[in-house]
Amino acid sequence: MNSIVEAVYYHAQRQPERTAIFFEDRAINYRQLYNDVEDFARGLLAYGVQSGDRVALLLENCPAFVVAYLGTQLAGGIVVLVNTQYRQGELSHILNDAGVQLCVTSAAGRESLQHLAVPTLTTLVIMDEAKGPASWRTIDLASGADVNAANAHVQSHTLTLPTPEAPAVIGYTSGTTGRAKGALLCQRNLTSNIAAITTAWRWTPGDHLLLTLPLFHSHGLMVGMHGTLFNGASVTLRRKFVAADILTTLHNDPTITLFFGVPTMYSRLLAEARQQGIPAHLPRLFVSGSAPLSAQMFNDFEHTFGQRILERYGMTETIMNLTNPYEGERRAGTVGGPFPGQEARVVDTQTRQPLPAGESGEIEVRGPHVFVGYWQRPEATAEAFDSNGWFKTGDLGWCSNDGYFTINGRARELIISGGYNIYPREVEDMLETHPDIAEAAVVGLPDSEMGEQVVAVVVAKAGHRPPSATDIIAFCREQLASYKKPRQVVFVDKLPRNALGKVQKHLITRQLHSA
Ligand code: MLC
Ligand code: AMP
Repeated sequence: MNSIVEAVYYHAQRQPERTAIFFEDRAINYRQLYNDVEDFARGLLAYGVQSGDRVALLLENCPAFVVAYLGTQLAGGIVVLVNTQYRQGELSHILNDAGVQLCVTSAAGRESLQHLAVPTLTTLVIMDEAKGPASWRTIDLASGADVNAANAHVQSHTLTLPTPEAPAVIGYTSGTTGRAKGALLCQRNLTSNIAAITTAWRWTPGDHLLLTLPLFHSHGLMVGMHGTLFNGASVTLRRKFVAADILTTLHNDPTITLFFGVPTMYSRLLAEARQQGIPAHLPRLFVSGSAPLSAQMFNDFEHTFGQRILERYGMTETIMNLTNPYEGERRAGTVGGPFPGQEARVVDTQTRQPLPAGESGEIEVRGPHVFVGYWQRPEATAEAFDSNGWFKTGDLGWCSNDGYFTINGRARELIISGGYNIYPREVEDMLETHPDIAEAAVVGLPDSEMGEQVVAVVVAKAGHRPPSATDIIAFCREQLASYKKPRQVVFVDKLPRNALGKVQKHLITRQLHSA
């Protein structure tokens, strides 16, 4: 299979009646899904989308997301994934950086795009969810013309399935600079990784996944949705995660065999199960990732649900890297070993030489799943790889004698809250634009529900009325995706700096811990 869309084409021929996606009161079978994808692709070609054009998706979880995602790739476009919580600054950066020509969104998304200056963006496609995934209208931004009946004149375009090397999708992720970089993945990256996941987790056409993760990140899309479509299996897709709904759904639907989540979801499922009880039916496999799953949570879950969660480790640039075994020991606090056909090792952060088992360093990975490079950033791409093609993940850890990796830190500054990544520098830069703030440092502190929480340490401007913590949090919430806002604000007279003037975050973190 050379692409995910080819997998859908294949299953539409072999098992057209099989349901691909259950969503609210709809069941979309493989025939319908592939027809909708073709219609959408022809629509894009009719509006002038050319091979390699970037098409952003700004959509919540719904079947239209899947149709637009696959349809864009079938038309030769590159999908740009966008978190729907992003505010103007984040949207503007991503759409401009990727040079997006067309954005597929909803009526709500249209409003957030209204005031953005994106010179390359010519067209908006507004999906009409009420009428089903194949219904949309197109707005030409130059003329303001609203073009209806999109499907009427598009039958003439011939469609070609993507090749393995075809650029498929760009996911935005950040480094220490605070500005997100686009990680470009080609079809081969997507298919090789999902084939490896399929083997490792024994995914079969008979599987049925309950999916509540957002589709705009790799966990929901490139593991959950790709795995389903690649295997000709089924997914029940939810708009969002609600713990009570998950337990009720599992209780009522014995066909569900898989559930994937971030640790925060498992913590909420446990709390809910204490109220509601354990569902009568449980999936054969619970998977956790995107953030560390504590050994305590692993054990509590096993105690309550009678199942050992399978923890795995991935990232936007590589999709899935390491996994605990399906059949062997799922070891708490570890992320297991490489997926089939992929490699991983631990190197010394200074010498970059491989380290023996038991010694901590940076985790590097290599294989067909590793991305093509950062979008239009050859220097950042070159820096991310060594001369033998090993990708430097920026995650620190060690490997046991028997091949289990443990992640124990990060080489880059990063806070992971509820599975979402937050770059302290981005929040600091935003805080420093506040008229009453002289400088700010942002750190992550442990949080029982979210894993980590964002804490801002702030120095008020001399002679200004110091702003309140509530003002500061509201200010960040207006300017940035709301999950990036500080949960706590601590006021100080000055930030601790070393002789070179660099803020000493470890001292701040230590002080906050002991406070
Ligand atoms: C929501 N909020 C968060 C938050 N999620 N705050 C901090 N951290 C988070 N993760 C805030 C919102 O901004 C909002 O604030 C308030 O909580 C309620 O919003 P909500 O949307 O109702 O929240 P909820 O549905 O409870 O979300 C919790 C969650 C969600 C755990 C379900 O965060 C989630 O879906 N996380 C998964 C993220 C994910 O898919 N990561 C994978 C990345 S890929 P306010 O102020 O507006 O009220 C990757 C690679 C890999 O990492 O290995 O998988
Ligand atoms: P992203 O770049 O948004 O895809 O986030 C990827 C990052 O999430 C990785 O680099 C890790 O730091 C973190 N991550 C993913 N899975 C795990 C895990 N199981 N345990 C610890 N950290 C994880």
